[in-house]
Amino acid sequence: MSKRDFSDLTICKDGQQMLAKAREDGVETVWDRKRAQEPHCGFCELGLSCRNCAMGPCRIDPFGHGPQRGVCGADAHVIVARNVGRCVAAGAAAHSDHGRDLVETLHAIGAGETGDYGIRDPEKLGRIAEELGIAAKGKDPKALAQAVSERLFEDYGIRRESPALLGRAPQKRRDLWKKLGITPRGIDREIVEMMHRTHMGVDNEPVSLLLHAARVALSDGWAGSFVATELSDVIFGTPTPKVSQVNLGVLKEDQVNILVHGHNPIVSEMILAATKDPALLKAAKAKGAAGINLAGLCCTGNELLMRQGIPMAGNHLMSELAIVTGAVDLIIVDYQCIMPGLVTVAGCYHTKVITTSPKAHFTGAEHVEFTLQNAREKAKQAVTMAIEAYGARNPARVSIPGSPVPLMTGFSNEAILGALGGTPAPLLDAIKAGKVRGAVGIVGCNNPKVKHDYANSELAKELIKRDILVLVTGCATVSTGKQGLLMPEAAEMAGPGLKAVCKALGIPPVLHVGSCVDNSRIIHLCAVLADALGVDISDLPVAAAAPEWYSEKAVSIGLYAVASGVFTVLGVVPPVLGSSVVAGLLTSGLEGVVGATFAVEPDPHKMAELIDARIKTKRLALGLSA
Ligand code: CUV
Ligand code: SF4
Repeated sequence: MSKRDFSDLTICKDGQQMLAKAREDGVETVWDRKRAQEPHCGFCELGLSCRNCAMGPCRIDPFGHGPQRGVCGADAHVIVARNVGRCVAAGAAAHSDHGRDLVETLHAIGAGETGDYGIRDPEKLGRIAEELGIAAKGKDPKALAQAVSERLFEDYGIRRESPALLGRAPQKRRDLWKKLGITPRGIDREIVEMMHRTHMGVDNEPVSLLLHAARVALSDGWAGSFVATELSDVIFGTPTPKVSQVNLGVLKEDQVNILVHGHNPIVSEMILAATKDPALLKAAKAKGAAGINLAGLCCTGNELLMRQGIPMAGNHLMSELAIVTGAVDLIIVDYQCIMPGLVTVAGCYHTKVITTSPKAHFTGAEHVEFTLQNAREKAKQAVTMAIEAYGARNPARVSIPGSPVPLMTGFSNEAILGALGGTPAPLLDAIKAGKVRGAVGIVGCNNPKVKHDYANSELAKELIKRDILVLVTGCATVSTGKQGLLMPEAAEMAGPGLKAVCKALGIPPVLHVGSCVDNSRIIHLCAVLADALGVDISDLPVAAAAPEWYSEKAVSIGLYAVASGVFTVLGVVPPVLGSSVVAGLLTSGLEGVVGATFAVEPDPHKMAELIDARIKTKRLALGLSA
């Protein structure tokens, strides 16, 4: 492949440069491995294969020439629906188990079982406590931490009518869920029930399976992810607007470079603290380094970026290429979206890979297990290992591309509403006046099946041109940030209405609101706007898009968005086309049930048109100008 061809794989200059270097260095990347897998299995792409039992594996012939039923008798619709169900269960499990780790952390803080973590936003803890019916006034934050965490633990297993924070959804929406029988009861319960239902011989009706998938997804969006976001704010601080930087240029040739990768701030926040330790800084200097430089990848990077302004080196598909710079001394991971291939790439350089979670061991990586009791000490140990590795760095193999791009971050709902004077009224006025025609969340992920960062950033550009405010989370943050869209200056690229609003407030037209679990911030904001207007979320001129999605988590996010009433466009075709019933339900049938559907459209310009048309319809129905 010539250098020019790399522009077919990624729009990013730093990515293209590192792909060329990977080629020279003989390093295999995710794109090479994807090519080796092609053509992908057609049965699996359509969702028509099943290996849920040992009478199989089975597959249904989409052309009608071969078998139309699995050994058990399941037809295409049942098989596709079951596969969707398990996919959503896995995604919801990932977010919610991450949330559970934060509940455990808060509980340990309350019980005095950890000296390494504390409460940085006691005010928010108090607010959450009051919301849960726990009197907060005058109470010691530790006692509150214990009471709140105990109530949130119950969201996971014990049978409840509904999770603790569900009251945040508009009443109309909650009534609808109740009517449909999809109000989540317990997070673990819904996930377990999905595994049960998809066992051979349980739920064999696609509509029933999909409704339960919606219930599972709602337990993610309105409970598991919500808990992860809210407690991370309590423990590590609620984000406020700040400026940082993005792309591989944030790595520093003359410093020890450490990358954090994964999802949970429980680990990355401790690493950040250790990089500031005077003794470790001294040790780094003794090795000839000018300092210790920390940068983020993927969602734990988003967590540090939002709260602490730590720069982002890249997103999902940049994780291997970051190592190819030859300048990364240590990459420390927890869980989710960390390609096993990373260890192989690191093996081609001097880069050390450290795993930290008992849930996530990687062959070839060194395991330094973090607990709530030893985190601070283990973080220091990891940074010491980075300093050691720096000594082994080969300067001749180092090439750090380009210079970093500035980006603004930290737009928690508290920060957004704070900037508006504490109420959503100014935003609603702008929406009513048509200055801001609507809002769209662009969420997550890259996928080597589509050109890296192209659809994520192109969609954002198209939407802001149409006076539609964009909120980004996850890997879409890096895609849009690298294009300069996260700076107030990008208002120049927006339509006249949005431009004026951004200029008046000094904000970018694309707002960074956090990591994947922070999509809960977006649905919460939707609920606040719907309540202020006295309507349901499905009445709002809003939408969501996952242009480059790859993960099971993204499917769960998409489904809870739709089940909450938000029209959602996917850029990569999900494996459902093998069933006309499932595909039909997801892309049109759900409209009459939950007031929103999915659409699939890989072209970001057409995607923008679909979203624009949706927003127009919703605005007109509210009696506003198109
Ligand atoms: Ni959780 S899920 S690729 S890191 S956003 Fe990035 Fe985000 Fe998708 Fe993973
Ligand atoms: Fe085949 Fe049915 Fe077993 Fe699936 S559950 S593998 S379709 S026999």
